[in-house]
This record gives sequence, C-alpha cells and structure tokens, in this order.
Amino acid sequence: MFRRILIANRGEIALRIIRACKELGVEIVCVYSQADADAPYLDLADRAICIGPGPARESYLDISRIISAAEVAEVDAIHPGYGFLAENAEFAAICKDCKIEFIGPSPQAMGILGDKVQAKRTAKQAKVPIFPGSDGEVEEEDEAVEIAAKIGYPVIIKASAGGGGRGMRVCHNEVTLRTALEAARQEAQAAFGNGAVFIEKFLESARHIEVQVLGDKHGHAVHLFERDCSMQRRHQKIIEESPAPGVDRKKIDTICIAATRLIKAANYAGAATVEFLMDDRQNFYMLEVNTRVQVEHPVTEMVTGTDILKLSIQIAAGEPLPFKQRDIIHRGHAIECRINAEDANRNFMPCPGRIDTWIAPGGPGVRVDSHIAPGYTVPPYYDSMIGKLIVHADDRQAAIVRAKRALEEFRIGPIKTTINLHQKLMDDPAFVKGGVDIHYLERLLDA
Ligand code: MV4
Repeated sequence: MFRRILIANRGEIALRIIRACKELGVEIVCVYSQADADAPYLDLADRAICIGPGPARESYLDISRIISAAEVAEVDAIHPGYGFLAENAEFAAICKDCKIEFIGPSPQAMGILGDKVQAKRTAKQAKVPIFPGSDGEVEEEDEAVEIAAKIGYPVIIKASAGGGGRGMRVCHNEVTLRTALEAARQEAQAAFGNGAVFIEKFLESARHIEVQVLGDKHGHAVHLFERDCSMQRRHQKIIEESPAPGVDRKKIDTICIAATRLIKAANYAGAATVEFLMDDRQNFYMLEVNTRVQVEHPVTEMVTGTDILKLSIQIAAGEPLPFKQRDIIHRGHAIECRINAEDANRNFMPCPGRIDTWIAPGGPGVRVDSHIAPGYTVPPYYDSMIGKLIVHADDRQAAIVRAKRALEEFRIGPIKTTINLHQKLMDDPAFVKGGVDIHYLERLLDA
C-alpha cells in the first residue's frame, strides 16, 4: 500500500478520499486554493499545501503546481477524484514520468476509452452494443450524408474528444447535416484541440443507464451493477438510483457483463463507468466511458456493500480485486439526491455564500457525503454541489419514503439549495412510478 497520497481535488470528494485513506492507514496531503483555505476537511489531512488563487485554472487545474506540491511532500500517489484533472491523459502521463502513481487508469487505457471514436471501436470488437453510425471519424461531407441515408435521420454529430453533452449537434436532414459537420469540426478543434467528429443514429427519447466497473492490474474485471441517472438537467444529474426501475433483469445483466468485457479489452485498471442509453423497447446502446470515480458512486456502494474509493486506491497500489463477480450481490435500493447551492426557482442560479445553518439527516439507511459545516462559505469559483444525500432501503418504495424523511430533517440556511426540488420529485407521480426519460425534468420545469 502507498505511504502517502496527495488529493488533487476539493470539496466533498476530497473528504471522501480522505476517509478512504484514513481507513487504509495512508498519510494524506491535501492541496487547496486560497478560496478553500477555510475548508474544514483540511484539518483531517497530515499536510495541506496552498497551490494558488481561487480560479481553478490557477490551482486545481494547474498541473505544474500540483506536481510541485507532490514532489515537495514526497507522496507516492495522486488521487484526482472527479472533474479537474481526473480524465486528463497528459496529467496521468506526467505523474508516471515523475514516478508518482496516478490513481486511475494508465494513460493508454484512458486514451482508448476517453476518446469516443476509439471507445466505440473497442466496444464493437468486445460485442458491446453501440448506435449504428460512422465507422470511426467522418472526414467528408458526402461520407456523412451517405451514412445518414443508410441509418436514417435524425442523426447526431459528436466530437470524439467531447463528453457530457459538449460538442453535439442533431441533424434532421441532409442540408443541416452538411452545414453542421464543418461547424462541429471547428468547434471540437477549438474546444478540445481535436477536430475529430463522428455520426450516429439519434435517439429522441431514452433512459440513461450506466454500469459501474472495476478492473485490476492483473487482468481481472468485475461490474457492480447499474445506476439509472435519467433525472438530469442540462447534462447535470440530479438523482441517481440503483437498480434501474422496471428494466428486465436479464437485459441489464447482459449489459453489465458487456461493460466488463469492454474494460478487459482495454486492459483497464481502476474504477470506470460505461454509459448507455436505453430505448423504450429496452435496447441498450453504449454512449461513452467515464475513466474515473463518479459523483454517484455511493449509490453503488450502498447496494453492493463495497467501498469504491478504497478499491480505486488498492487497485492503483497493485492489489488484486478482493472479490470475484459471483461474490458481488446487489441488495435493496439506493437513491442519491444531489444537494446544490442553487435556486431552482431562478433557473438554478448558483447561490454561493456563507452557510450559517447546516443540520444533516441521519438514522437507518441514510448517508450524507458533504464537506460542509456551519459557518462554511461556499466559494463562487467551483461547481455548486455541496453534498449528496444517499438513502438505502429494502425496495424502491421504502427508499423513497426514507429519502423524504431525510430531506425533511435537513436544515440549511440561509442559502438556497435543491432540497425543495428533491422533495417535490419524491412526490412526483412519474418519478414514483419509475422509469422517467432523460428529458423528463426539463419538461417538468418548463411546464
Ligand atoms: C445521444 C443521445 C441520443 N442519441 N446519442 C448527451 C451526453 C453525452 N454523454 C451523450 N448524450 C446523448 N447522446 C444518441 N445517439 C442523447 C444524448 C443526451 C443525453 C444522454 C444522457 C443523459 C442526458 C442526455 C440529455 C440530452 C441528450
């Protein structure tokens, strides 16, 4: 096991990584920006190093400042958490050059699965279902038009280096496809430094179902079942749950096994998530692979009794996976509600500022992952998520009752949060029924 780890992140995930390190007996070095100097979790670290001003470009995204801190503190490894540098293959490669273990996949595996054209190619070889579309990058207008004619409109143009909804265009006919192609390429080049785009069949209505997978450095891989993340707004997930309500178990199990094949094919070590869209006939199509621990990992921890953060560290340290697929049992139902410092009544405007009151719920089956304490000031520079409520119960209905009970216990003030929205959603007939699609929340908020 590592002796000392640097956490290249902030907020709730920094605290989550601290907790894993403590249980593993690993020393902790935190880096922080001037805007985070008062963050309560810094007291739990063995050492905290200021790496620059509030804006992330000058702190959490500044590779040289983070590597300098790692060298000064003589750490063995860096945990990137999610966001910031977590999916930056150049950062992973620099860590390797500096003989610091990057806690995540190798730069090669990240390169293969982080690039959507390569990920789709690998998926096809591993017999993971994908959308029909171009075989790799499309370079010529005529080629795109030919493929679209074959698969039928609407089609979607996506940037190979994009993700999370960035750099996508839907085209309903040949005219819009021809114009959009060049624009998409230029946009992708400007945004990602890679102009490669591809096209595939566009699905108008779908559910977002993703599979948690783990691979180790000894060629083993397992899945930890699925999460349904369809309740989202502008590509920001609001609620995640497991299992996916109302889906044929055989179909999901097939997809979970396919996701495991994919990370084996990519020789992937670490935690990853394979994202799928599911159509109204319960057909699955792979979208992309997230090569990191995700925000919603606790949902899976609750239903499988695992510790994904600890496992991510153990895998990086070269330990084999401590279980086989058949040892992993899905139990009950978990729901996560993301608590954001936002005003849902004002178009989700971020509400940074001082939190005077913070009373979090507890009791059976309730978990709150948050770095907040009373008196903490939410800085304006970062994501507005201030915590997550995760509930676990025997079945979905009981989990919803438990979520409502826990949401009611929360006392947060004076800033606005998404708690009220969650209380409404827990009573929303379509959510309670289960199986809302990815456009449901936006339609509900527009109404
Ligand atoms: C799609 C799609 C429909 N058809 N691909 C959005 C984020 C990125 N991961 C992929 N995305 C989509 N890809 C095809 N072929 C619809 C979306 C999409 C979406 C996907 C998951 C969750 C929320 C979404 C919201 C809008 C569009």
